Order: sequence, then C-alpha cells, then structure tokens
Amino acid sequence: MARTVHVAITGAAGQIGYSLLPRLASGAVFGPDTRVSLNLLEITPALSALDGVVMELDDCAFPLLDDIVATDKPDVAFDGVNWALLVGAKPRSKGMERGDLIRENGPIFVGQGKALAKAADDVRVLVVGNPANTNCLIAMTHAARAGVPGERFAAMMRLDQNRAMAQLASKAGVEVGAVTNMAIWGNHSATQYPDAENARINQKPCADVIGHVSWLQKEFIQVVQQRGAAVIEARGQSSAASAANAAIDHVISMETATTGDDWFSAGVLSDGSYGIDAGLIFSFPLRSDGKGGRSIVEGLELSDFAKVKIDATTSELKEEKAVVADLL
Ligand code: NAX
Repeated sequence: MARTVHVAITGAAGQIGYSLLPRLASGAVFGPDTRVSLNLLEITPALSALDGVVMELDDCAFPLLDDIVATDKPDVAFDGVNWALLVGAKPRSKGMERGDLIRENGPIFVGQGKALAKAADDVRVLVVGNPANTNCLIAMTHAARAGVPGERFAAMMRLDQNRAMAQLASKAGVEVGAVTNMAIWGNHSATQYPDAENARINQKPCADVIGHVSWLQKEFIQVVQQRGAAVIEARGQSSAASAANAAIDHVISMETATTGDDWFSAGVLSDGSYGIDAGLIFSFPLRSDGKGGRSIVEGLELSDFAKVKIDATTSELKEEKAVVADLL
C-alpha cells in the first residue's frame, strides 16, 4: 500500500493556500507513490470560502488525494500530521507598523504551537505567515513545551533564495539552474542578507562570473530585499504563487538529501553558529539528510561587508523577539 502523508495547512482559504493546495494534492511534492491527506485550518468567518476551495479540490479529481478535513480548530487540524505549513496570518494593513503586525499575529502562533502537540511524532513545521521568523520562534517555544523538538521548525526563506537566484541568473545570462549555494542570512524582511559572495554560477564564484562587485553589493541586495514590496506595487497583492512555490521547494528540500556541496536556506533555531545569538530563528545555509534531519553548513567565509549586513539583520531579530517576550 502507498504511504499517506498527512499535511496541515493553515490559512487555507487565503491566496497562498489557493496556489499551494493543488500542487500538494497532485503529487508534485511527495511524489507519485505517496497519497496525500489534507487538514485545512481557517478562522471561523473564512470556513465558507474554505468550503469552496474544498469543492475545487474535489473537482480536480486528484488520484493521490485522500481525505480532506476543513476545520477552525487547531487541535483537529494538527491531529496526526507529518507536515504543518503555517501560512495563516493577518497581512499588514495600510499604515500598520511592523511591530503592530508582530503583536497582531504573535498570539495565533501561541495557540497553534500548543496544538502541534497533537501532530505525529515525525512532524516538520514550516512557518510562512509574517513576521515568519518571530512567529516561528513563538510556535516553536510553545510546541517545545509540549515535547516537539525545536529542530522540527523552520521559517520560510526559500522565496528570498529563489528571488536571489533568479536575479543572479538574469544578470549572468544563464539558466537559473546554474546558480547554486545561495545563502540568505537573517530575517525574512528588508534586512535579510542575500549572500552573493558564497553563491556560485556553474560552480564558479558568482563575482568571477558577473564581475560587477558594486552591483552585487548594492542593487542585487536591494532588489532581493525589496522584491516583496515591488510585487505588491505591481500586482496590488502580495506574492502568492511564488510564495506557494517556495513552500513546496522547502518541503522537497527537507524530504530529499541535499546533493553535491549545495545548500538551501531557511530560518532555523540558531545554535550559536557564525556567532549568531542562540535562540533566534535565523536564516542559515542548510543541508538535509532527506530523513527529516538538517544541519547548518559550517565554515563559510564571511567578509567584513557580510558581517555588517548580518549584524543588522540579527539586531532586527533581537528587537522582534523583545516585542513578543510576553508570548514566549
Ligand atoms: P491571505 O490574507 O490571502 O490569507 C491568509 C489566510 O489566513 C486568510 O484566509 C485568513 O482567514 C487566514 N487566517 C488568519 N488568521 C488565521 C488563524 N488564526 N488560523 C488560521 N487561518 C488564519 O494571505 P496570503 O497572501 O495567503 O499570505 C499569508 C501569510 O504569508 C501572510 O502573513 C503573508 O505576509 C505571508 N507571506 C510570507 C512569505 C514568506 O516568504 N515567508 C511570502 C509571502 C507572504 O507575504
């Protein structure tokens, strides 16, 4: 009998959910030999919209899709799941400061962290809802008290990684697959540091191929940091298809052993690597063993330029942590 993977998705009636669910259910993530069962969590007022999403999933007639549970109860949504994709959160409204958003969304992740105690023993969690790193810290803290190890949690940085790879490929005039070793350091915010110094293009140092250091140190970093805002400006809504795609890439990277000497980026609990304060959810370059385990890639060179950038994003994460101290 085929294996069944149980996946919870929060905020399932939202725009990222709409792009994410069909790809999870189609077999594009866990492969053609794995059945998928979906537990969809929404707030009560969005349950009717969620019914419509469930109807559409039914109408796709995905052969690999087992049952679908639609609920407004975290305990039900997380019951027995192997993966929990925590997408649901309020987006920032006009005029809202980042600190206000943290205070609005933080409490969601207290309750969901506690409810993750109901998940399967092998659960892996990806936090997408913003501010993703700090929300991840909150959920991880409460889940850890219920016995779920902190290493199971990650905040999504894959969209930033993919954006950075696309920019480098375009500048170098190569296929995006030629770009590897793309580390994003720090927070999923405008302080993140996309690291062109350690990135490679066709296995060569990226700077040797692009040969335009001032572009790599200025425009490249700014474009990646501001890409989310640029999409909102152009589309009138925040990134959704690319965000769903990034969530899928993250899950696949965790489910597959990392090959060669490549890596991928995600926000994980700092153990003090690279001098980053232990206890922050910080984006590092990672390798996966394909069995749910992952490790931080150690020993990368960081220039003085990189260290200044990394200090700035670390400071922001420390400030965010202080803002939610009472939720931890
Ligand atoms: P939408 O507003 O379209 O959908 C969010 C959904 O979450 C809504 O249906 C809402 O009812 C639901 N929700 C709110 N509170 C909930 C709760 N307590 N439990 C369950 N569901 C709840 O937003 P969408 O565009 O889908 O974005 C979702 C989140 O992803 C936002 O916080 C957004 O800022 C964040 N993003 C994170 C990215 C990343 O790279 N980490 C990139 C994309 C995106 O901006």
